[in-house]
Amino acid sequence: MAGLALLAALQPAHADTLSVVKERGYVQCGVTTGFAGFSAPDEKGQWRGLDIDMCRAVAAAVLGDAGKFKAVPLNSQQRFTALQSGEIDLLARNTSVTEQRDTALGAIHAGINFYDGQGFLVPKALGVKSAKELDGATICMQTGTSNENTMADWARANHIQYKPVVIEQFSEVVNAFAAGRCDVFSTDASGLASIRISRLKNPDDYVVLPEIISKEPLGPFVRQGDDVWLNVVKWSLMAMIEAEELGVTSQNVDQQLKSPSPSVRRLLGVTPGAGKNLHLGEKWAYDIIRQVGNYGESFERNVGMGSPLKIPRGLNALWNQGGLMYALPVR
Ligand SMILES: N[C@@H](CCC(=O)N[C@@H](CS)C(=O)NCC(=O)O)C(=O)O
Repeated sequence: MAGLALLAALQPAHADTLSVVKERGYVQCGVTTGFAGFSAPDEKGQWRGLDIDMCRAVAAAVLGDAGKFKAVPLNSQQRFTALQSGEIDLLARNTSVTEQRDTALGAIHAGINFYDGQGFLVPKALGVKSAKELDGATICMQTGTSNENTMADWARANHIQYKPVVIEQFSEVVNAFAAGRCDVFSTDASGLASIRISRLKNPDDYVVLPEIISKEPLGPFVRQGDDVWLNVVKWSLMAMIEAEELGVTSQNVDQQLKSPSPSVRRLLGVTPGAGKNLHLGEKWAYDIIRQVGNYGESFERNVGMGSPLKIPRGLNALWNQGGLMYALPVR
């Protein structure tokens, strides 16, 4: 009996998320409370960003309309509980994939949409040029991030003493840093670029130090035990990367329907099969690419050279252009 009760408690909140989403008519997408470039409302209140494009891609694939998602803002601490409880269908929120998160938290990652690493942001006035000079520093971080542990490990290994200032709400930790309550802000390098540009009054008064002290592979997460939904999210991301690799863009996708390339034809559903396998319509990837764009378009618009963040492609370039983005083949 006790065993059965335990088993029931371990059942995921919704074992069939795809049916739930189709029935509800929109995707509940867990995002940040506002993190420019990744997930933040614009001046019209429309959510935008690289992670928001993950929400939009899934909405396009499942419901044929990228607009059919609801952004559920979550701070770092709340995100996995929201996923476990069924409050969200998908977590698309600069979340690092780690062994612990993929196992013990009832979550499982559905790919990587941004390869990152942890770094340091400091006021130029401090005159610090390298993280090795941070002995004795006060370091601001957000509660519930992987950044807290990484910082502790790195400091120990490098014989650096520091004083952590760990705050739960994002705005408050940024305010603490801006007010000089800590010398350093430490989180993912993409986060630092975002904070510097969008949250600090004089971005030029701050500098990101050259050291990157960890690997932070960021990607969408779903609940464990729902393989159909895991596939929907995973292949929505793959379709965006594959489209970039094949040269299919939001602009040319209609012409590409006539492409003789077997890969393009399978991706766009001209040769049917992939849609059925995913329990989606055959236009699933076409709808993503037409409405959201391929991975490169999304990257440039949100965080790349077409955005205020101006993050170079770096590790996030395609594998055949020196990066790590490698779409599993749609066939
Ligand atoms: N990638 C790291 C850090 C992610 C993270 O939550 N970063 C903070 C930046 S300080 C954030 O996004 N905060 C936004 C919010 O809470 O709304 C992780 O997965 O733990």
